[in-house]
Amino acid sequence: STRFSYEFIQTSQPKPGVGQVTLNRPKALNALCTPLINELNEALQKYNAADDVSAIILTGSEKAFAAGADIKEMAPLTFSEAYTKSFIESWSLLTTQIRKPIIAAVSGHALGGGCELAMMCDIIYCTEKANFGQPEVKLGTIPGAGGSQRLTRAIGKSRAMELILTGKFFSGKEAADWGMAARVFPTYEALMEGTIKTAETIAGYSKVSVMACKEVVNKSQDLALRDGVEFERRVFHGLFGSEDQKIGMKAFAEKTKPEWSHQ
Ligand code: CO8
Repeated sequence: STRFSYEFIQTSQPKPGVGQVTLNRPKALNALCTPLINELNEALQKYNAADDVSAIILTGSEKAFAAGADIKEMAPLTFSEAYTKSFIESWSLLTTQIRKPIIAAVSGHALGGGCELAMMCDIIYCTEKANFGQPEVKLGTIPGAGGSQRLTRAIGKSRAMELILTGKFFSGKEAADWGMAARVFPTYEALMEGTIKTAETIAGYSKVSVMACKEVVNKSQDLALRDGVEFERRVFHGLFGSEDQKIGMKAFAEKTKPEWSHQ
């Protein structure tokens, strides 16, 4: 269902139900040029629509998840061009249109837009030596793809402020210690193995409940607590209308393995 002729990414299905996008622009350390983002968006939309994909992995190489937005592409941009063409807005498709969970597997550099791309994903896994940072201040600019908002929510204001104002890098181990990454792995191989395992676990559950889990957790980032809890309850109520809720609870009572409806 996915095309094989991408220039800056690769797609694969490492396990049944798991779709993987691998950023593949090695000469520029996966710098996120516009054509790369367009390909990424296309691949993610295909996985979002594919019946045989329930969980998505987004990764780069051992050396670089992504070293940022493409500085060479951005350098000559004028305010008018950026404003009228809504530069960077298309990046957020990942957060607005992709309803299946995305795990970022981060090894090597995840800087600027690369760090922001990882934070747009639903779960971050990384290696101990992964190299995160928001160094935009060094280029005379600021994070532009959500970094100032998502990093602050992920690790707190004081730490985020320090990192964004100094541009200093932080390690995968620190990202995990601070709660930004869910898990940290000693090697690249262990990272990929662990990521695929988690994606496979998620893909083994009911698709409707997995998508609803993602939706309600993400609402917690946008809504006040009372509204968020109410939203969650409505979705929870709605799931009593799904076939999989009946299948899952019946299987529990009968001590059998649920066979999901795949709807
Ligand atoms: N953009 C364009 N090209 C890049 C980028 C980048 N972000 N990062 C690396 N490259 C290129 C280098 O220019 C180099 O190309 P060439 O061989 O043609 O000179 C090649 O990749 C390899 O890089 P290095 O030789 O520098 O490799 P090192 O191992 O010496 O260093 C570093 C690795 C530390 C990652 C270094 O490359 C670096 O500092 N890169 C820039 C990191 C950075 O500042 N990122 C933030 C960019 S700004 C940003 O993301 C703003 C986001 C705003 C919102 C979204 C906007 C689209």
